[in-house]
Amino acid sequence: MSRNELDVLRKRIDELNDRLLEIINERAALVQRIGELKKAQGAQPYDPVREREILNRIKEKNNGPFKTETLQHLFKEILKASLELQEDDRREALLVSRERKSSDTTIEINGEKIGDGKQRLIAGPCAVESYEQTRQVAEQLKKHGIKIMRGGAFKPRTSPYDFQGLGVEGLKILRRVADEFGLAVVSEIVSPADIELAEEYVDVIQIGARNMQNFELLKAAGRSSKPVLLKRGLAATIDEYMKAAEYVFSAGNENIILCERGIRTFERATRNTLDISAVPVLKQETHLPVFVDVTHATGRRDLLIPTAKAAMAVGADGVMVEVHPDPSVALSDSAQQMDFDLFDRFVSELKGCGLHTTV
Ligand SMILES: [Mn+2]
Repeated sequence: MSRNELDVLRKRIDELNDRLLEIINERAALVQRIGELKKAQGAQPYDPVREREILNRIKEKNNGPFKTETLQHLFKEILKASLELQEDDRREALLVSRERKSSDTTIEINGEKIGDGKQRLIAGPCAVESYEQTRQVAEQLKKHGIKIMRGGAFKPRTSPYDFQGLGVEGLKILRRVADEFGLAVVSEIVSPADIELAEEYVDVIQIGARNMQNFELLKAAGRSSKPVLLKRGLAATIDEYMKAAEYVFSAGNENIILCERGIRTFERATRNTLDISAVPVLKQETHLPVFVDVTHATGRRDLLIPTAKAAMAVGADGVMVEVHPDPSVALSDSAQQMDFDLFDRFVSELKGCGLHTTV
């Protein structure tokens, strides 16, 4: 083969590559158009029957020199890339995403605008245990100018033998105390049937980590008029977390606060591993306010101040923390709740980092 002939053949290869490139992209544009039509019809992007037809057609038409299996493999890669193209288009369409709404969502709670750039604290006992215990905590919040109190009435516990919470009685205590001290309350609801009941007593419905993918609960909360604080699941990816928020948003409730609370890893020094980078990722990817629950992320009282500072440094809209009049006898999470002395120090250190309070 002469040097000249090789050059000629290579030139033809280049031309064929150019045509292949053009054809593949022309095909991709058609795939996108089909994706739009399917979306309008509510159909799924992936259709296994159609994919089988395409592969069979390759078998019928193939005259070599490539083996049919080789060609089918190549086409499968094209099909896979095409599907990803359609799914990318769908991802862009998430209502909770920045692409859909570039400005920050703010949520009005008790005269405060969560997500307005000021960094706030939500604090309170792990569980409501009694009127007196809840009242003592509320007094501390009032003293520090904190407007939102947390407190569990329905407690989804790892063991069925652990304290399960006071239920509706707990919600009633929370409401009574909140009204006495001018606070808003956040409390977890675990059953879709209780959402309506909760509206009577709470200002913000919390959906806990273990229920992040309880889709019926998410839909019920989505139909509620109360804002929702949605915690990240203990083994949920950010993509799964955003889709959980999408369940609430697409059902009609746009007032969602996200809350990173640590994820499960191999590490045992802390109860969970605080995924601090999730905060800026969620701030970039969504328009929703993002909080960090440092109590459950660490499970360690001695790490609450440094991790809360870290949360504020990476741009969280607020921090959530547990405080109890006498943590050593608390009915739940006794190892990680703060007593009032530590809480005083916690608040004053965070104020030094820009925490917003009303006093
Ligand atoms: Mn707790």
